[in-house]
Amino acid sequence: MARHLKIAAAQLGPLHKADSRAAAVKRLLNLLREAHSMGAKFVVFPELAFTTFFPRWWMEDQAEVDHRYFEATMPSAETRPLFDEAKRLGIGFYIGYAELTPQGQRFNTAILVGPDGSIVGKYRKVHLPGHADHKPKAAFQHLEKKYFEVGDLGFRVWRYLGAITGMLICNDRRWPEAFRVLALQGAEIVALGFNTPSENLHYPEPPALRVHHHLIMAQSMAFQNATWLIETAKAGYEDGFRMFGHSVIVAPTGEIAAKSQTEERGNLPQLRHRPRGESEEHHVQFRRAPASRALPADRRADRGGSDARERLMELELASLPHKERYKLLIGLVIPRPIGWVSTWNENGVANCAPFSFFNCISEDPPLCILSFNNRTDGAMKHSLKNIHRTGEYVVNLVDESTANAMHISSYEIPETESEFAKTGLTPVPGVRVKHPRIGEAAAAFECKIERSIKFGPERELVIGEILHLHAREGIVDPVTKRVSEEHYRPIGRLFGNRYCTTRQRFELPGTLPHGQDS
Ligand code: CDT
Repeated sequence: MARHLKIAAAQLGPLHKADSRAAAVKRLLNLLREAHSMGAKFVVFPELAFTTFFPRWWMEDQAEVDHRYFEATMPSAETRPLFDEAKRLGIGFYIGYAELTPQGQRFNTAILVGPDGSIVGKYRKVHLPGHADHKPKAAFQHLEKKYFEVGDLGFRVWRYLGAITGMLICNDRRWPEAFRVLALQGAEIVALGFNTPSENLHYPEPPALRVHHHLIMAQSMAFQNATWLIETAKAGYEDGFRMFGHSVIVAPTGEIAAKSQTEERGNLPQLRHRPRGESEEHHVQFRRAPASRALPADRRADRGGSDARERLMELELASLPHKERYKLLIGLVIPRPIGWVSTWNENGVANCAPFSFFNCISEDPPLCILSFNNRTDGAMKHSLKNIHRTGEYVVNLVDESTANAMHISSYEIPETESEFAKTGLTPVPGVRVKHPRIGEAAAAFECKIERSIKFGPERELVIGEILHLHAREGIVDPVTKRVSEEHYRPIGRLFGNRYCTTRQRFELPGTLPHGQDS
């Protein structure tokens, strides 16, 4: 009989040296709650999830190291809220931490916590990477061999949430025998938290290759051992050192069921310049068979006040080439509404083209703005030329049913050709203006120029007074004038050839909706 268990990989953004345990727990709590609200019953947190990845520093005062980074009890007063909340929500979790035993031994440890808040299983990391000696010339250390003993609990599995579940930690994922020993005990799920720096301490490994190895290992280990594998990362610049993220859930078929969106596109060097304010905390989840669907959106967790320490990107716009300014502005100011302008040219050819430097700015008088730049050959856009000639135009609003036609109408074609003809749209004569509206559009504003302002050699802002409004039947209630959320499904502009719909509307204050658009 099929069993279903919804699991979340709760990828954590950087935890800095200066971050308190309480701040870390607060972020873990946010992720736990979010996972629960998405229906997860099991949440996998990263390795050493309560602190920064401290083995990157050579520290001599062991008492201080113990105090700052090790857990002498689990849970402690500071970590207990996570256990209490998991119990309240009835959700289990895996979490990694630095363990200091009553006998004074130190391990890199992970535990499985049941939905009743009790510790069900413990694993102590066996494959400790790095070195024990100080390497003062290295950019950073990897001192797991100094701070931890080799785990003494072996590789075990537990009956947990209806599945046979094993635990591993980070570097274990690179060693086939770790998985094999779990598989021979019948493991159906392997949970693994990790902290992998983007830089390989030992040799200049290309970042893309590093990620490639991470993924082929995960896929082959899951496939060869017929287990689900949940690998959860710490990601982002932690105290200035990049952790490469790439949390992943792999099915027993070896297919990637879900993957975090961190450092995608094999473009790692560029992403090193990503502003640190961008949280990399988010969930990856699966329900059953692997699917090629997109991931849930990046879940931004409360940064616990640590943003001030984030590495910011500072840009003086005046010093940037105009193309880069454009890329930044249209990438950041999203989504933007689309004004789909329709006009006749002087020879009676119907033209339409979308512009996303568009908005409405006043209801009394009713005004909308559009900003035009030139065509790629430097000539004035046909729409603007027709607006100048007549002082009038129509702005149509784009919905899902007209999205493709709108996009196709953005291609530059000669003035003698019509975007209406090209896309099969219908020019319908205006009521108050000389120009056609797009018959298929969800709504249209007939406008006359109120004023226009030129900015620089390339930009002209046209402010238009809206004289007349058309709306497709069902979009506007004729009595209340309310716009129907059900029937009006507008398209927003992002950047490049990216657009968006407006699913998952919600109210604030309140909880934000989860998951992808549906
Ligand atoms: N935490 C951990 O095990 N990280 C190692 C880095 C090894 S580089 C010395 C990893 O295998 O990802």
